[in-house]
Amino acid sequence: MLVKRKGITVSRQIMDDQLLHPGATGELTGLLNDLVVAGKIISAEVNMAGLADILGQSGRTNIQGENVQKLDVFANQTIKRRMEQCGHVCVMASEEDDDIIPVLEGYEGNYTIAFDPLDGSTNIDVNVSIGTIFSIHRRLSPSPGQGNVGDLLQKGGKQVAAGYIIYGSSTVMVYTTGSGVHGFTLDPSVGEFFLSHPNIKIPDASLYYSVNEAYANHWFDSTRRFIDHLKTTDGGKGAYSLRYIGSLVADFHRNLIKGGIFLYPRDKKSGEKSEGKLRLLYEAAPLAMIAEQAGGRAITDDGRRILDIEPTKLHQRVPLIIGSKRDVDLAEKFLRGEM
Ligand code: AFP
Repeated sequence: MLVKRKGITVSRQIMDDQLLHPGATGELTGLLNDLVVAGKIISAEVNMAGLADILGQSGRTNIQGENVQKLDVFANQTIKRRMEQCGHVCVMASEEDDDIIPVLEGYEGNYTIAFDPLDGSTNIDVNVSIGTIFSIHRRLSPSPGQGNVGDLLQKGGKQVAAGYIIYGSSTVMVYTTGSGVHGFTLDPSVGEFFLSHPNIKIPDASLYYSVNEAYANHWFDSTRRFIDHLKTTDGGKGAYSLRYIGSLVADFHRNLIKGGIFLYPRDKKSGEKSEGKLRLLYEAAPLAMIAEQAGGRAITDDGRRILDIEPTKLHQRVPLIIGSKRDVDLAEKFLRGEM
């Protein structure tokens, strides 16, 4: 295992990951490098977001020579354009599109990508962190040629890579190819991501919980008792604090670095038979792979491991409990009625 030094570039790290797999063809490396480019383009646009109204639609064109458009639409198009002609993807799915997205003819590769182009989009106008989440699988259908929906409907445990790019006080890319989790910070002055968080391990337990407490009246009893417990641990002295941003990627990133637990459970309003709000393919599965690679856990509110769930449709939702291992273990006990 190579010793990781802060400051190496993300491209170098991606190459090092490839070296861990002697039979690798370089396709995944090429795909990830193109994703990095998409992240840089979106990051530049996010940084200009506040100026769009000042400069006006006609005052500014983007890198593709088009007028400024809504950021989530821009992010979606940017990723699709990079991926459809990178030569390593056979089919895509985006949280923003109803159906599968084909790649350009002649450019079909051996991987699939599912992505949420701009998670937390309701936070765009108020300078709160937002992010791109991605999930990559190896195709199942025979190569060459276009992939199909079956290539995308694979469980999270089969992901070959997953990650996110968070556009916050700085732009940070966090990803895993199954050999640990690394974080890279974009230096905008040179346009390069440098290793800033080598081999991330999520603290085992924490003092933070993240849940939309406005839904407390609708929570099932088990959720309410768990959150009450966190608030009163040690008679209130060691009690947890609430941190909820409303961008999953930002809440997850904070918990990954500082420790914490994030919950988006089913509730009485959505119903026991519902599946919560968050999407399995674009949000829960990729973040679950990162959480587990960093030593954490990700389960549903009835104790199923997120990475074991076989998707049946592209936009499938799933209740999500994710974060520090001891916190998720504890939540599981409450949800199973053992506490
Ligand atoms: P948007 O992309 O529509 O802002 O949704 C973001 C999100 O899917 C996820 O990032 C948040 O954790 C979650 O929704 C917040 O949902 P609530 O507003 O119901 O708490």
